[in-house]
Amino acid sequence: FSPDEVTVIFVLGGPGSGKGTQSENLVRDYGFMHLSAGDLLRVEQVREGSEYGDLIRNHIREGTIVPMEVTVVLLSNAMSNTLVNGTANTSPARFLIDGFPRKLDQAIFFEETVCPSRMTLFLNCPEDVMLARLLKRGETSGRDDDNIESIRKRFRVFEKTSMPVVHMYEKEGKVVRVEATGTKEDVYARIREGIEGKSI
Ligand code: UP5
Ligand code: MG
Repeated sequence: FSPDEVTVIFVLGGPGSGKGTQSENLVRDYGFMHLSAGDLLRVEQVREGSEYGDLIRNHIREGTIVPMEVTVVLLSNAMSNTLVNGTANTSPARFLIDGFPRKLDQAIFFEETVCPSRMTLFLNCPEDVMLARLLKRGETSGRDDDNIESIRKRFRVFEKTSMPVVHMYEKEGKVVRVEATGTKEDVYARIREGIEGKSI
């Protein structure tokens, strides 16, 4: 895609930092299309005829990262469908990509083969806060990875493998960093303040 056609903003942050929650707010107020890489993988995991079901299930439970070939195809197909079906609310279409890229090579591959990103919104949140949120959600979510063992593994992978992506974009001056503690409303107010004046 060319940047004339699409604007891509990544939403990054640890497990339970509020990526999904805050993306919904931005969709409502700014007409973004929201693509959660994790949600796309969970749909693909149970899709009849998918050859990746077991692979995705194992990675999600272990908190490890699914090979990017799988994820990038799901993301770029979802973007194409939006453009082909004309369901974008804005022109150029604006996409919030939540939970991707999770590794440096994924960031580079996506920008080279799909489209460059405009900005990254990074939700910074301490682990104890994220842990409490995820355990609470785990009471009802049915997510295979909302249990203490998987959560610990997700935290470790995030710190070791995904934070370098945030640091790379920070060096390029492309990150809006927001403290993701407090209520959902508090966090969203900080996000609005952070993106105000950015051309998105
Ligand atoms: N909540 C949110 N904000 C709150 C607040 N301010 N105060 C109180 N509660 C708050 O929020 C989590 C919970 O907290 C919810 O119950 C919410 O109501 C509450 P949510 O908005 O869902 O947070 P989010 O950051 O989206 O958390 P999520 O668990 O989705 O993050 P993960 O990054 O762990 O999950 P994701 O779905 O992105 O990935 C899951 C797995 O898929 C990965 O571990 C990996 O195995 C795989 N994956 C890949 O391999 N590649 C990818 O590109 C993407 C995923
Ligand atoms: Mg999420």
